[in-house]
Amino acid sequence: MSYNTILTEVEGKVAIITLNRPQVLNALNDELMNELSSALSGFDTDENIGCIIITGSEKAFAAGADIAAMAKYGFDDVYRRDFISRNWEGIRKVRKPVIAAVSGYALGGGCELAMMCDTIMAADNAKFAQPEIKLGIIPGAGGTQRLPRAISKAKAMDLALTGRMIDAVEAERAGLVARIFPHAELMTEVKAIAKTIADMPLLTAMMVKEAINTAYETTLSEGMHLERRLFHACFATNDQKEGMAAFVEKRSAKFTNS
Ligand code: CO8
Repeated sequence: MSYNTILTEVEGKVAIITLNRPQVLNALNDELMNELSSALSGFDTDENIGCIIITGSEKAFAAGADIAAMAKYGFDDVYRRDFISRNWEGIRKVRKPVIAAVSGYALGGGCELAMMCDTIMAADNAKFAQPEIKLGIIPGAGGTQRLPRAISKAKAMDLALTGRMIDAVEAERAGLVARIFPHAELMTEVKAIAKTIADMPLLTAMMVKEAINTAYETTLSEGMHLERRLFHACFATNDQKEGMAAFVEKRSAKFTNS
């Protein structure tokens, strides 16, 4: 499948989606978001894929929603066609692990897109911000909801009210970013992490993702209940039998994703 605004490639069991509108620092327009949704859902249903990476260029993961496109919109345009929820919500429906590999700018919708992924790995030149307030709008793709859950209310207010940029070190210290790598090594390192994940038993990885994401959607007791049921369900898989037998027999496990 060929796209206009993204590039896709597969290395082993890892799929890599590269946002590709370099002339506008990967600003997120409708076409890009539709293509991203389509590529994600294709890889999600591809049984040969175990982990997906979303990345951008060295200069920009994504500098936000396309301001030139938005500048023309009025309330009627955005409300009537439910601007953004249509082609953004599909991203959260992906059931396999998705890693954001962020180099350069992840601003506004770019930061929100990274937060929709399951974890964020950053290059040392990464910069994150929710600068929407400077344009007279508020974050519209989860920034006011996911940021306080990721980095605390105080820090989320600081970022969304001032629009200031934070670097990779501050983002990692705040908990937004899992790990930082030198920018020249980002993709090598993230591909290695993705391979590690893709080599894990897939059903179990999907259950880990479902359980952790549920922690953001529900009460502690309901989340604990789901975790226990998914934990019990692991014992119905061949990979639980294989993983434990391999440990007892002191050999490497051969998972079959079943
Ligand atoms: N939208 C459209 N074009 C952009 C965007 C953008 N977000 N960001 C950069 N560009 C374009 C520039 O206009 C410029 O184009 P041209 O060469 O034709 O003039 C080109 O990309 C290169 O940019 P700069 O020359 O500005 O590059 P600099 O290195 O000088 O600066 C910055 C880089 C600091 C990233 C600067 O470009 C900038 O501040 N960009 C805007 C950042 C921003 O405000 N982002 C938030 C946008 S609002 C948003 O995301 C709301 C999300 C709502 C939900 C999601 C809906 C899809």
